[in-house]
Formats: sequence, C-alpha cells, structure tokens
Amino acid sequence: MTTLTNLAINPQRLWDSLMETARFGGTAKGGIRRLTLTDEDRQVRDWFKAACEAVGCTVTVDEVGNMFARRPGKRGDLQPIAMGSHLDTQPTGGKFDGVLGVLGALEAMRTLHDMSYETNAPIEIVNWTNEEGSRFAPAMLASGVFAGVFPPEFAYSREDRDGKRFVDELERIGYRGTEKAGARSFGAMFELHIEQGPILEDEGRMIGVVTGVQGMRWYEVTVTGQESHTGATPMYLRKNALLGAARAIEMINAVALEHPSAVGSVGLIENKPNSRNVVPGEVFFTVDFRHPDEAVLDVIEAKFRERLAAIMAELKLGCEEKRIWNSPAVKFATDLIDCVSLGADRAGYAKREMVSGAGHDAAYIARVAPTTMIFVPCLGGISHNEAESTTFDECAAGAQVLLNAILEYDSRLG
Ligand code: HGY
Ligand code: MN
Ligand code: MN
Repeated sequence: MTTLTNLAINPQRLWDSLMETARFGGTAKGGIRRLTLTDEDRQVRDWFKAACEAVGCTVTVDEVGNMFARRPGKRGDLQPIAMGSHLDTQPTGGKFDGVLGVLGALEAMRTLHDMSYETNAPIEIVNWTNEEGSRFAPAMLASGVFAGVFPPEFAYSREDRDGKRFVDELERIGYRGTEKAGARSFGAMFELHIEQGPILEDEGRMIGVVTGVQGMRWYEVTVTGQESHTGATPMYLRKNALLGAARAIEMINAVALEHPSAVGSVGLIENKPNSRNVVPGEVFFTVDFRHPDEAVLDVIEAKFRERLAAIMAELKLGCEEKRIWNSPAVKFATDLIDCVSLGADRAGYAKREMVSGAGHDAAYIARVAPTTMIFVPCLGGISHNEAESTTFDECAAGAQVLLNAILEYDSRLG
C-alpha cells in the first residue's frame, strides 16, 4: 500500500531531463537562450508534450499557447491540482529559472505514474507562455490572459523589438491552441521555482515556503533631443538625448535607494542613431520598480515622474513616459502554504517563509485559484544569468516537496 510518506521522486531522472532540455537554446557558457515563441521554444514544447503523453497525460493548448498536461484522478468532479511554471528563458538565462518548476512537476507526475498512485483530484502540469516578458512585454503575459488580467487580443498585439507580433510567432511555431484561456479552472496551483536571490543559501535552508510576491511596475521612456555633429556642435547648444537618459538612470537608482527593500532598474536601452560622431537624438529605455507595499510604489512612481520631468526640462529635451505594466503585491493561500510547509517537514528539509522578489505566473494565477510557491536555493542567488546554478540535491528537494505538497492537499479532498 503506497502511503503519502513513501512516494519518492527519481532525482537522477529529473536531473537528466533538466540537462537534456537545456540543449534547446543551450549557450556556450552553459546557459539557455530560449526566448518565447522561437524555434527553441517550440523544440522544448514538443519534448515536454511527448514526455507528458508518455506517462498517460492528455495535453491541451489554449489560445495563447499555455500547455496543460492532465492526469485523471478518482473523482472527475474535483477541480484539478495544478503544478506550473515556464519553459521560456531570458536571452542569457540559466538552466533552472522556470524550467525546474515544469520538469519538477513532470517528475512528480512520472512518480505517480510509476507507482500507479491514484489521486482523488485530477493533476495537471502547466507550461505558461511568455513568463519572462523579455521578448514580448509585459512579463507573465499568458498566465495574465488566463487570469483575466489581459484580453487575448492584447497578448496577440504585443510586438518584439524587431516588430514581430506575438500572434504571428505563436502560429508560426504551431502552438496557437483553440481552448479559451481561462476556460479551465484549478482547485489549487503550486509553483516550484528557484529563489533567484541569496537568502536560502545564506541561511543554509533548502526550502522557501513562499507567502506572496512583491508589487512590480514597468515603464517605457523615450527621450528626444536633436541629432547633431559631435565636432561642430558646441556643448551649450546640444540637445543630447543620451545625457538625459543617463541622468534619468542615475535618478531611478537614487529613488529606489530612498526606500528600504525597494528595487529600481533600467535593463533595456536603445540609443539612436548610435554613431560615434553623432550627438544622440533619441533614446528608448525601460524602467522596473518593485516593492512589497503598493503605497510605497505609488510614492516611488510620483518621485520618478516628477524628477524625470525636471531633468528633461533642464536639458531642453522631449520625453514620453508610460506605465506599461502594474502587477500588485500578492498574498498566497494559507492552506496551500501549510501543505508546502508539511511537505518540507515530511522530506526533512530546513525551511523558512519568504516573499518572492521576482515575478512569477503564480502571482496572476492567485487571482483565479488558491495558489502558492516553493523555492529552492540557487548559487550565490544568481539568476537571469548563464551562470545560474542549482544543485542535483536542491532540484530533487524541490520536486520531492512539490510532490509531498500536492499529495497533502489531495489527501484533504478525499
Ligand atoms: O521579471 C521577473 O521577475 C520574472 O523573472 N519574469
Ligand atoms: Mn521564472
Ligand atoms: Mn525569470
């Protein structure tokens, strides 16, 4: 008789799957470049679909490319327990961000299959499209459509910096499904993810019992000046868009530093015409502010806008700024948090509660289903970096706690 406590995942099989799929977009430095809706994304999606079908799952794709692999339970009347994350990566991403959550869920599913363990509720693995928001902004786009935050048309219209549209790329790789996004519902959603920060490693703990996600706001800024000759244009007569952007970037950093636990970043910048001997006439850049408290984000936003206007006035530059994304702070479901905590205890791992600094699909799914997350460490807290590293044992620990947590939740339904 298989009981809750002795269903053990297969750590080697999990590790082998992580390393095997890392070749889809694998980089020379050992990371992954697998931008959403590229051929590399299609390759890993095809691999994932086949792996799920190999353990008896039915795979469905919705209208924005979200993939759902479903294993039936004893009671079809119960809403499924979902385990989800993402397979797309940053341009210089690592092997584990998002991927561990999807393949850790696959390992849990493979274990249930191996043991012929029948759960009460159906179980579903989810691969959410475009979590990263690197190619098509904003982040968590397709889980946002699923949660009713964005209409599908908004996602379809998003363009990458080369002007390619989301919908065209989705069709090109053959993953524009027919199911309406959000048509299916979950009884619960658990997301396993690497912490992407240094706290667990620093405290020597294996499991992060995640209680929520901080608030996040993204902006786009276009500074306009006047292109002119770097040799013939006196300094006092210039309208240098890049100087304006530089002062703004310094200001954004300063505003974040004025508020404990706030973060502020500029990650993407395009300078035009980007020629050695032309005073830049136009600069586009992105802004990312985050904090656990919405009221503080409001203060930060007001300071950012006021100081941006002052910089541009002083330098006689034009400036367009718009907020393109606002993901409010989220608190996860206490009963699911309890299942994770028990799951960590059953596996014998040291744990601690924490709020996520990074954004995750779970932040949006929490709007439509009870949701929570499980963290495991990553080396030096480094992520969104080809050097991202989570060990064999840490990956195994995360998958085991994920399995324990969903079985604990399932046992409460029986
Ligand atoms: O931006 C984020 O926090 C996530 O990695 N997409
Ligand atoms: Mn991620
Ligand atoms: Mn990420």
